[in-house]
Amino acid sequence: MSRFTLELGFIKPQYRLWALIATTVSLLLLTMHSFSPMKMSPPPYAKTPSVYDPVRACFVILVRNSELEGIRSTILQIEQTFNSKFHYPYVFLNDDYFTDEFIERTKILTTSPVSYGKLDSQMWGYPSFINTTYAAEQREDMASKGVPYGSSESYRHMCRFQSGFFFRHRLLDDYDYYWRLEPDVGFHCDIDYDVFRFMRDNDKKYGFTMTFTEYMDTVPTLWNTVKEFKSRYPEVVKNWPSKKDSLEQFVTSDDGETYNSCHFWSNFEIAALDLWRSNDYLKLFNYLDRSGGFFYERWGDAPVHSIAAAMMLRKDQFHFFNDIGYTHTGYTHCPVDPSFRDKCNCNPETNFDYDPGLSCYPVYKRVIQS
Ligand SMILES: Nc1nc2c(ncn2[C@@H]2O[C@H](COP(=O)(O)OP(=O)(O)OP(=O)(O)O)[C@@H](O)[C@H]2O)c(=O)[nH]1
Ligand SMILES: [Mg+2]
Repeated sequence: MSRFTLELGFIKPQYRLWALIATTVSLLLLTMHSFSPMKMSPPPYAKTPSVYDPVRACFVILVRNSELEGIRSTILQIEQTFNSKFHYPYVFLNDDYFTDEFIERTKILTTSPVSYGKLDSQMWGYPSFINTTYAAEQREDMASKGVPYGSSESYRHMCRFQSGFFFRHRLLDDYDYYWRLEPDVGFHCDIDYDVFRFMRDNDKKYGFTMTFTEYMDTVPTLWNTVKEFKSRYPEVVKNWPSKKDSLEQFVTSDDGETYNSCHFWSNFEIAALDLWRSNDYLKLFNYLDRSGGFFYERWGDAPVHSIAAAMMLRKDQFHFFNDIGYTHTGYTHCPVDPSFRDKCNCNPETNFDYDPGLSCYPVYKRVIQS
């Protein structure tokens, strides 16, 4: 006879059935309570932002008033594929004041918090050490050689801002992670987990979807300037991972002699702000800035970020967001695995990952696996 039947033995026979039912229900409730979701730790990438451990993250968008329709298209897609589930805020930045129309027609697209900021002349302007006459001559020279954006002054301010300043804007002070967005890009796949939580929980610092080769005419002295920095600041370099543990071989194919032009396409970035806010990166950026290459050449933020991250981070701190289908200026990353066909609206045949001569993804894959 079991202990349970023994205990029932003390109860009058006519009440035993009721006692049995009451005991069973109590046991059931007790069991349900101990396994209730409230008591369990949340699933790793829960669909709602965690109230107990939120990730301090935002979208950051540098954009002009004239790009209103393009940025509306981007936001509609990011809301549909990701942010209507996670509600991360948007930070809009501009070298000009945003118009009322821009503000009204962007904030209506989301229920998330939005903020709008204007850049000051330190973040968007010539530093005192730049010879603006020489810079103008260099722009003409590059234009005559047909270098993309070679003649553009604002493009250079943009690249310098994205390289050295966006993460120091006061509207980003409350955040640890960002997702960079641009007007007129495409997002093709449903993202049903919190990418920022993924970054944080896995100690990832830099996430990308596409890699590209750079026009070397835009960065002729960038690599040598980085090399100069490394030899002048050994106390900074000693904080960085070894060549083997870093991603350095992604950006150089001759053991550091020259830049191989590979970079992460920075129009899409999901990354940790502390990477750029670190003293090491700020020292490197200031050194690059003082050399004048943002204005006398046309250094892009993509090669600057990529070279810095490749040297400063461990390989395992990078993440390839294969599951985020993305298009920028006609180039698409479309996940090819059949499991994505129900989640994505892109054609896997358009996938750029292995585009010969243009994509550096094969280089990334080889270095990551080495
Ligand atoms: N406010 C402002 N934003 C700018 C300016 N120039 C570029 N941007 C923004 O900076 C980002 C990068 O500029 P793009 O012109 O797209 O540069 P890109 O991606 O290298 O070039 P494309 O291949 O033409 O797209 C985009 O979000 C632009 O909206 C500018 O002069 N003012
Ligand atoms: Mg662009």
